[in-house]
Amino acid sequence: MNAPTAPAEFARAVCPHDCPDTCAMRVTVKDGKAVKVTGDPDHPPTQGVLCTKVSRYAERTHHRDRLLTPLRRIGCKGEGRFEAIGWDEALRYAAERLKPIAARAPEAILPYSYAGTMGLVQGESIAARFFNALGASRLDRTICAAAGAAGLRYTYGASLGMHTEYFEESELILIWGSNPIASNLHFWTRAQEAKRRGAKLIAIDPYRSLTADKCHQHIALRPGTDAALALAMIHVLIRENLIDRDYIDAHTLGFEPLKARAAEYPPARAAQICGIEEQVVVDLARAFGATRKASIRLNYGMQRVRGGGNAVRAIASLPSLTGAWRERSGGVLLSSSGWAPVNSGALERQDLLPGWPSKLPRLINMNAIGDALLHPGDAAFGPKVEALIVYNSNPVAVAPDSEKVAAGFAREDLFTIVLEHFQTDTADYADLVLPATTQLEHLDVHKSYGHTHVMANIPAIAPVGDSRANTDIFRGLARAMGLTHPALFETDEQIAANALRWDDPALAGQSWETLKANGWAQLKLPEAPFANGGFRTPSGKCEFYSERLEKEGRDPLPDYLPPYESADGAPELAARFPLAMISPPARNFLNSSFVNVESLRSTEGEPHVDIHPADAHARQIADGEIVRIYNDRGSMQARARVTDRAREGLVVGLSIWWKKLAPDGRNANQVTSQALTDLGGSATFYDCLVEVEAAH
Ligand SMILES: Nc1nc2c(c(=O)[nH]1)N[C@H]1C(S)=C(S)[C@@H](COP(=O)(O)OP(=O)(O)OC[C@H]3O[C@@H](n4cnc5c(=O)[nH]c(N)nc54)[C@H](O)[C@@H]3O)O[C@H]1N2
Ligand SMILES: Nc1nc2c(c(=O)[nH]1)N[C@H]1C(S)=C(S)[C@@H](COP(=O)(O)OP(=O)(O)OC[C@H]3O[C@@H](n4cnc5c(=O)[nH]c(N)nc54)[C@H](O)[C@@H]3O)O[C@H]1N2
Ligand code: SF4
Ligand SMILES: [Mo]
Repeated sequence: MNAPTAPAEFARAVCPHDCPDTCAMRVTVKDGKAVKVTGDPDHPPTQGVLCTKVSRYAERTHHRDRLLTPLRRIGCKGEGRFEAIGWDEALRYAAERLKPIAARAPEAILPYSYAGTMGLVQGESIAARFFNALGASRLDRTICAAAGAAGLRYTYGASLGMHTEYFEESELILIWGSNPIASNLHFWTRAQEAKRRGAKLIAIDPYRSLTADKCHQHIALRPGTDAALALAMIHVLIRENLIDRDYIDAHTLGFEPLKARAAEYPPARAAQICGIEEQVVVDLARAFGATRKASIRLNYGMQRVRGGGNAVRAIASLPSLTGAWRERSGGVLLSSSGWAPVNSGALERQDLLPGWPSKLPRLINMNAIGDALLHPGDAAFGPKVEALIVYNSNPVAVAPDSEKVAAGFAREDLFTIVLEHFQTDTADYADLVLPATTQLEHLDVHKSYGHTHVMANIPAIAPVGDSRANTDIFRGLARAMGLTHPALFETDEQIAANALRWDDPALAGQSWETLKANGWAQLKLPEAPFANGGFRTPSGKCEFYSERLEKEGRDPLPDYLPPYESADGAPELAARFPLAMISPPARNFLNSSFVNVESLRSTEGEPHVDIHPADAHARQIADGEIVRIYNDRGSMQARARVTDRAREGLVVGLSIWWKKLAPDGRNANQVTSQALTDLGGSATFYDCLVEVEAAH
């Protein structure tokens, strides 16, 4: 470790998880152990509150199953039998296996990582530099948000939106593809405050989630049909002249073509596509057009389908049509991550790539990891993947089309290293498991995608066992491989100090030293970000019509694209597998993290599937019965909950279970597909048809 541990009665930490709230935490340490983790009462977005899961972070950190030493596989792949070895031996073994591959075909080495920690230092700093210096394959990190990010990029120019605190002042809040009670708790507090002040809350979600339950209205549309709803709203707003002509003229591009596109979506057509009442569509548009204090908390749940990017473009157009952006309590928030001046060039050092910047190593989309690992290699694909290094992710549980993913990981000729806290489903397939530190044991810097603070995480305790920070592990791997570039050996403190662009006006008066001392800094930004335009697109306007998309040979206007797997998109498939399945997060898990924390797992109980009474009746499925959920890709079992929380034609399996902690050793990703979204190449977890039957 190269950062001092904090001497005060508590250490300042940051919740590292992939959650928009990015809470500030206080860690109480006793006898070298973290004994309590609480929300920082002084941090405005956190307001002293952590969610149930992360309140258990000390329990997770000192869990008896923490990986404490490097482990080398002695059993079969997937079996999970290992022997403990020392770090020197582990690094020597890794280098011995990786070096010949790096010399012969560096692209045969593939990193696989996501947001196990959102930290800029323990995420893509030394790790990225290591793979760049080797010339390894690049990974397209698209499993979560890429469609939405692309939708925002083409429309606003970047991942920018409203400030979460001003939702309190909204008169109408659409909670769209979002379940904040489970996954964006501190926004929910704001929404409730708005409700107390008289705002109307409307949930747009195929499932009556915990959040939808508590809104004034719930619009349960079919999954993947949001673009049709938004285009029909645009239709009504224009038809009824609920638009702000001055704002449109000054700050938007392509109103006339958008109007023509929306003309194709009268409310009756959208109602039919979405499976809702026509009047609901009309009323929704009228409500949105009735006040400029109309806001949309859009979230990623609605973009995990074929048309996810287009849907985000259509929805992002709404406040630019009504002029809601003129108010600080009007607009859209999908992500605020683009506000933070992150120095990604300094962090990742793409310039270390051989061929930079013109000829780069191949890019592999992480959503197709199953196919990638099973590919024999050819001229188009490039070399077969021979070595895989996984960190900050648990792909055997979380990646789609899991039968293929597991088959890929099971390849005897694949050399796999997994950096982890725990022996996950993925770690079971490793040749070498390397124990990593948790957030309480390492240094980091964070931005947030749900608020506009940047934050510092100071280690509270020494590494547990022989665990090492990701950065330390990659420095060790680089040394063992004989790499010499000085960027590979920077300390965490040096990396952190350069992670942000301190000369950016949003960080005026701040430095790494002040950030460390204070724990966080609020970015200096306008309250109503687009009140006077200022979009970051090439035209500086909100681009309803995108010339960039047109140049790429794609539809320059937002449109509705039926899900790949739907009666509209694939009638024959829908005849065999008539139920749409979604598998959004369970409240007590964070993706697949915390599934192994007993107190949280026992609250979730066991894998369930929610099914509508009519669908259950047609299949003679009783409440509480074990059912089999299947399609051509695979199957899993779960206990049926017969409930109208799921609309007709929909089944819902809250996720993401560790396979080995589920009774049948499987999870929802057995049935999800590797198909990609329209924009951004994102995953399509919620574009998935299945059939369900009683398990005998
Ligand atoms: N407790 C908890 N919190 C989490 C996570 C977790 O696993 N557990 N995961 C974190 C991560 S990585 C992310 S990305 C976010 C995810 O959180 P969100 O961005 O909110 O996304 P999801 O939870 O995937 O889905 C939100 C809601 O969208 C609905 N939905 C599904 N398909 C559609 C659709 O086609 N249209 C519409 N309108 N709605 C749809 C789902 O039923 C769900 O209720 O949460 C983060 N926070
Ligand atoms: N069926 C279905 N599948 C989904 C989703 C869904 O809604 N339904 N959601 C998708 C989404 S939105 C996302 S973002 C992905 C998330 O997928 P992942 O990014 O894989 O997230 P987690 O499952 O939380 O796994 C993160 C792992 O990183 C480890 N980790 C945490 N911190 C560190 C660290 O500092 N060092 C190291 N080495 N390891 C660390 C944790 O122990 C954990 O095992 O899953 C996707 N998969
Ligand atoms: S998971 Fe989200 S709500 Fe929970 S502590 Fe972390 S940032 Fe806060
Ligand atoms: Mo995510």
